[in-house]
Amino acid sequence: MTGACGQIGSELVLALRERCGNEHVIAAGHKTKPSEDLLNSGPFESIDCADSNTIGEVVRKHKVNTIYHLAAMLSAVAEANPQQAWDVNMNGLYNVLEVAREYDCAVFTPSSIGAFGPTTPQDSTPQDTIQRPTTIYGVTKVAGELLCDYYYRKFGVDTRGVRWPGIISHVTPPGGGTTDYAVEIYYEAIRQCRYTCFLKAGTYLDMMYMPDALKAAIDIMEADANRLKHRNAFNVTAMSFAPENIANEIKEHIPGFVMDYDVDPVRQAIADSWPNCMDDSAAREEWGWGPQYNLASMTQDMLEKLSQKLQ
Ligand code: AKB
Repeated sequence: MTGACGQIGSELVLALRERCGNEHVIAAGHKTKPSEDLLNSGPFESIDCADSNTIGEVVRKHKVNTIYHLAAMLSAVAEANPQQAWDVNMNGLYNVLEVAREYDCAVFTPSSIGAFGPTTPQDSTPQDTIQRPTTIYGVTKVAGELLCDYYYRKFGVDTRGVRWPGIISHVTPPGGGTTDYAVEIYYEAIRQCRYTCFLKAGTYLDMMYMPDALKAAIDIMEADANRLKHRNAFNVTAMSFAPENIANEIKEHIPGFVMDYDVDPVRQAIADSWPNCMDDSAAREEWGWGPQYNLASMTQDMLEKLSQKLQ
């Protein structure tokens, strides 16, 4: 797994190790220091996705048959450095796909709600619809979806993926996304009983709790290929909410919690160009997708787990 030290990778490695055996899941990171859990539970390798040789060496050494490619830059940091975002998100994916072609590996690559843009229908966003994103992150996500489809059709590489919404977790914080407020808010609610939100009220976005995100990544790779009409960009969602909805849910547990707003125009513009809520019926029909957490159950669990952690 590339990007194994990131927000999702750090938890997906552990979930896969539990499922497949510790020695069978190779965590690969680049610049971020791996956690003790990651290092102590199984093999760790350093991979620079800009260099296909380092990917190929690890694949050969460990006889890898499936690559989870999670190394990527998120939307807000990508917008601050579009050239680097193209390099990391596109050239990294291209190198992984080439190695997968050579060594006959299956590939999971996440796309995102960021693959949509302002001309996409914003409510019940269909699986197959207009994709004209206005961010470099979105451009790399659409191009990545198409490139993965191409490698499947042209070379028979078993590429699969989902369009993840904002992912919320109490383990590793996200870095540089537009949906990060929905993680920060829980930390600040516990630490300070208040939070200043960088998106404005009424900004609805799709979101998902980490256990469901992990389940989506595992289930799509284990799905019966004969049932898949789509492959690389399944809409998946668990809930859609605006900042005031999550604040109200937190107030159910922390009555004194206060939220105000200091809108970041860059991240607001990105959020405004993304769907309010996606239609994920294709994933439900083709591989039985279904989330377990909603806003209420996620909030209860987040506050419980984070309170223990921050103590
Ligand atoms: C981001 O905000 O950039 C990510 C995403 C929705 O892809 N969390």
